[in-house]
Amino acid sequence: MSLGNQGKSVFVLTGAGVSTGAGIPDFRSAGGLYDTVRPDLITASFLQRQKMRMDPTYVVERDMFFQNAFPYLEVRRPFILGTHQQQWKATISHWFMKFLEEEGKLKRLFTQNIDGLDYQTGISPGRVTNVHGSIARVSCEGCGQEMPFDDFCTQVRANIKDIYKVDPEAPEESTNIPCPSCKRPLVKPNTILFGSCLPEEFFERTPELGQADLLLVAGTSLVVSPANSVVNEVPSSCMRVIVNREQVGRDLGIDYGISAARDIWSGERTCDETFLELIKLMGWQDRLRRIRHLL
Ligand code: CNA
Ligand code: ZN
Repeated sequence: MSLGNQGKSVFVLTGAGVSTGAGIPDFRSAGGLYDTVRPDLITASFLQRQKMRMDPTYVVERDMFFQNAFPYLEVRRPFILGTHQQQWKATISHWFMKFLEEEGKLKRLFTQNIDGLDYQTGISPGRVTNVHGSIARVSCEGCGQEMPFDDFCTQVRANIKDIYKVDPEAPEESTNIPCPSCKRPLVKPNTILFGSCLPEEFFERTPELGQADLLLVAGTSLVVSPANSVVNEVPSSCMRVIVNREQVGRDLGIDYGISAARDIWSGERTCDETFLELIKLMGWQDRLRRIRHLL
């Protein structure tokens, strides 16, 4: 696989699979949210526990959050505090995007991730669209009042026995953080809840996809809409390279057939393995040597 002549105008859509190599679980793989969420340990109401059993993503639903912020904050706590402690480091996949930018090829990175690892590489923030928001910025879901991430994390840590474990004895209101402005317990990281609108920027930026000659789709199951619509916003002449250990997006028209003209799949490899190979093919190995934690 080489970027060849195509790749003068590269757009990228990433998902949780580019960060699993850094140690952050995705949603749908083994060990991810679907596997690990324990409704019985989250002391929310009976009805909420039942709904979460049927669909673990209920913890990141807007309706649930407005009824009771506890399950969201309880499940998200390790992610919030891990981000605060900069526990995770950008992977080869994140660095590949930075190298593309250095080459003047990257037009835009749409990331569904909320972990902020993209920015650790020094990529220009203006090239990145955070489709689902960011965990490191905090505001009130009700009135929009912002709160510094440091202050928020101090409160998230308070009154918690073990910050990395769900406490079955914890009273439901124990993690609630009241808004300094409207006083409602709706303060949370600026991540987009299921049922909420995406940031305006996503809709403002999608028309740019009309200039794409190459779309890299990496580490996403392509099941969350409208983020997944990116694959159909590019021109029909645009190559689409799916870097994922499983074949995704068939229902969106990604073609994995032998005669596929514009779609290429990386095969059952990790994102980092594929991007390392691409780095070698592009002759960019020297750039990796400056990144200490990857050596
Ligand atoms: P997902 O639905 O969990 O899909 C991840 C995809 O990546 C799956 O197809 C996996 O097979 C694949 N995958 C996982 N690890 C690797 C790997 N190392 N190499 C190759 N493929 C791999 O996640 P999506 O991003 O598609 O779903 C969108 C949600 C998940 C967004 O709203 C995110 O905010 C949310 N999320 C984000 C993070 C994060 O920011 N790191 C973590 C967990 C969930
Ligand atoms: Zn408020």
